[in-house]
Amino acid sequence: MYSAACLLVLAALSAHEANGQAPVAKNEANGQAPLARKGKKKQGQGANVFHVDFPWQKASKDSDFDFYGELEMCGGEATKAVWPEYWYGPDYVDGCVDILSNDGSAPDCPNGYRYGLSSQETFAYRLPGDTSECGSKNAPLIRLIPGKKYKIIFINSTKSVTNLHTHGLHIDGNGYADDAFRQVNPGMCLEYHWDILENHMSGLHWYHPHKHHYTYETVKGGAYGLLLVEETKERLKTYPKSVQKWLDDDHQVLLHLGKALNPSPLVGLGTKCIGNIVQCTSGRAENNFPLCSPEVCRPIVNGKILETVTIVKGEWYRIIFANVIPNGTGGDAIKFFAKESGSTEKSSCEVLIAGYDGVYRTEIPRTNYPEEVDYFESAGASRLDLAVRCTEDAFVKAETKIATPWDWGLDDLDNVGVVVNIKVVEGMISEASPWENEENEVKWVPPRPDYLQNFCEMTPEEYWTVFPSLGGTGGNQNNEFLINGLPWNGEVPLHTMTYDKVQEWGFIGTAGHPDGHPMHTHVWHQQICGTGVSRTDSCGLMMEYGQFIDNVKINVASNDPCYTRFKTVRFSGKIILHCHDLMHEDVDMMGWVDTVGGPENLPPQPEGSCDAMRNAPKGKKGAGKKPKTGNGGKGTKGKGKG
Ligand SMILES: [Cu+2]
Repeated sequence: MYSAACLLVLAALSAHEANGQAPVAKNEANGQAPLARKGKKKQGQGANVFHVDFPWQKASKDSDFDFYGELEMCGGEATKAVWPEYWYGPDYVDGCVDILSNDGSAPDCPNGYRYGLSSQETFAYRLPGDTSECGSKNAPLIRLIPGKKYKIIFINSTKSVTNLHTHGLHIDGNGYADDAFRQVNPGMCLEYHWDILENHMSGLHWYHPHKHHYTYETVKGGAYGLLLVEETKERLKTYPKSVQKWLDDDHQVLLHLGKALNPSPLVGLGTKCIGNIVQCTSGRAENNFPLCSPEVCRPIVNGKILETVTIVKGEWYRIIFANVIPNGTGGDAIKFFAKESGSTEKSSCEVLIAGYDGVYRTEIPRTNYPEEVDYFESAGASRLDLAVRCTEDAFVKAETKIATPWDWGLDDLDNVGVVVNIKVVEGMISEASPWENEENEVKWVPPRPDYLQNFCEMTPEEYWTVFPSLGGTGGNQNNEFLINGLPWNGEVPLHTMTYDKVQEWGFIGTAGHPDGHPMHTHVWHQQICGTGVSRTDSCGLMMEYGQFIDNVKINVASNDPCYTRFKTVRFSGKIILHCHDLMHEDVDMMGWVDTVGGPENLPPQPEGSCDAMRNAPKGKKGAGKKPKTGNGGKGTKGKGKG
């Protein structure tokens, strides 16, 4: 047991740093009443009550790693997504039209609606040895500490080929790291090395499968989890006292938003299937359409229909939303209300933005809101970092921004369900605050690492235009999913950059349905540096000028392009970019960019037997010998095609 004074310090550190041991799962995090952390007297609750920590093991002193662990992905057999068969099914008849859009002038498509070959398989992450039903628990929360090296053995116990992507993490896109060209077959293992930079910014990211043609199937099946890069104690010490307290575990609430797309043992939704099509037990389509596609099911949070967050009246908390929308480019919104339904009354909460996509805002908190207060937009793979203080109970709703035939839209106050109940209780107010000095309105200015400098004020050295689009003529069945006119090609990069140069990319066509495709780029976050209308404009509500994001979505197509900048520091070789409608990605709206002139890279490291990896010395770089050289910094020409 730590002393009370010690606890204040330790609270901000992860268990694996604080005591060098494997942290013990704090409670039954999944789908049950939140409990306080063991041994801590606390008011309100923090991140750990909702997510079980991944149990890192400390590596031996002579190891190349600081920590190691094993993560398993369980699940069934995913259908390979190839256009148009995946969408229309095997019985597709030329000229047929989806039920929803058919005006009677054409035959209905045989499978009624869409996703004709979609499997309704469940996929999930769990710890090896867990014998509970696959998908009946949330994925473990993987905590990472800057400056530490991690080795993870990733076990594929699904019936599908897959891999593991660390969305938002600033690590290498090659070799053993975040290389989505890698793949692992059923029963085999992949070894991942995550070297978290000493200056990696603290923030929330997430992990999910990224195997081409199978990403959508596996993510919609439930395979996604949270990655939290923590503050180091050294860095934390340099922050204002108020901020240190605000950033500690007891003030931090992680909410993983998603959609219940498959019959899920976690939430018990969508349990009725007709052929390949789910009949939702909740959500709009239940009332209007007898058959509905998997995408219609309702929003969920932390794998549940409703999460309850208990906070102390008048105390500042940090609430981070991570949003996972496997399919759909329309965009979501999150809003805080005073009433559960039927009222637009504003909540009592002050809700101020502290960061986007796992990167702190340049100044915290954001106080200038040209848009509606308490209303936040989110792309389907974005994180929203909020400072929240309430005096009365509040209700959070999350839905598509506007109504569609299969979604209610956030304005439908009666039908859109609450995803988060914020329950306010009496208690002691601490010094916790997102402000450096709230009384004098002094904002906190977080330190910025080299890869997150203010590139908007620098002169770009290289330029590129990114333009996702649909090609093909003669109906949806002939759609081609393209970036800069090209479908996915693992052998040829879409673009080549020089190492250590400031890049400017102009994104055209990211406005979301029906005008475009939100684009995610791996490895480097992008700073938003204006639009085609003005070089000092934001690209949208949560695409704020000067801030960093990892998923570009402009508000309206007429403002194109959305200009972003970043610098090709530290990593060379390939980075992948793609539409974050994962189905579009699977059917080839994906490409890669090569970075030359930097450090040498390893080629994509192959799968191996799990036993061989396990039997390698603990914490050592195990199975799969490192080749002596890369390919001269030219990046790794992919072997992972399709
Ligand atoms: Cu798209």
